[in-house]
Amino acid sequence: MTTPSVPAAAAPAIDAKAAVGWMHTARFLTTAAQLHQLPVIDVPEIAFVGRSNAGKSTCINTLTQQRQLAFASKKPGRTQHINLFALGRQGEMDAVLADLPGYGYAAVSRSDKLRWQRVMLNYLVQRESLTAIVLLCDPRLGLTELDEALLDALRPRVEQGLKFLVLLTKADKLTRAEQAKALSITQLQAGGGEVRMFSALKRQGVDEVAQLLWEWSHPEQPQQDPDGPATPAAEDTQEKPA
Ligand SMILES: Nc1nc2c(ncn2[C@@H]2O[C@H](COP(=O)(O)OP(=O)(O)OP(=O)(O)O)[C@@H](O)[C@H]2O)c(=O)[nH]1
Ligand SMILES: [Mg+2]
Repeated sequence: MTTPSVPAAAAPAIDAKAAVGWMHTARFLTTAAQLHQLPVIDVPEIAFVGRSNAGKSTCINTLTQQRQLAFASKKPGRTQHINLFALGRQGEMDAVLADLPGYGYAAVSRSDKLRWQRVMLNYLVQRESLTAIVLLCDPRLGLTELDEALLDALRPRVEQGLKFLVLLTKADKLTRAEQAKALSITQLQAGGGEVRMFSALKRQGVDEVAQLLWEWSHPEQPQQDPDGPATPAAEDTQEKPA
């Protein structure tokens, strides 16, 4: 007789194709250098954070299948503002992605570093619409002191329900064995957050991340009908003004 020792993972609430289609609706919303310049929004906001050059902007472009939605570059420090992107079908906004400047870039002056640290800390601690964080990390570096400091700063919000995913980027640079090792080490460090591998180059992890972000943005929605998550019928369940 076989008794499974590990419970089966819950089936995703949305199929991969519908989740990826939802990500593809992303469009530029606004850009801001400071927290108070950001619009107040009433839908879940998911921030992409991490060291400079970790691959945040590239990840957003890959997930949304848009080549230049977020500015990506070989040169670290490319993203210098908080850039918001709206998600949602038929012009309706049901979630927002935030691309943040990276930290840990050595060539930035000390005063710029301090200024940005303050902006980011304020954003992470105070932004009301923030419901989830995707912390991008190059697995060849692992979670660094700065990443740990960010996770520490977020701890009180995580205890209040903020979700977080550590995304190990550039998986194409690692062998399968190295990927497995990086995943298990990071899972130990991530203290309750989700951990996944991702490669923009190979499109590895795209479906899973899209599904997770959709679920996080629609916690109230029951299991989607696999035949029609993107159909008007599914969207009719949302409240609309008369
Ligand atoms: N091989 C490989 N390279 C990647 C991947 N993702 C990003 N890169 C490269 O990493 C570099 C940095 O990518 P960005 O997306 O600009 O990184 P960022 O985290 O937004 O950087 P900042 O805006 O400076 O914070 C670019 O040269 C990308 O092409 C990946 O999955 N595989
Ligand atoms: Mg960037």
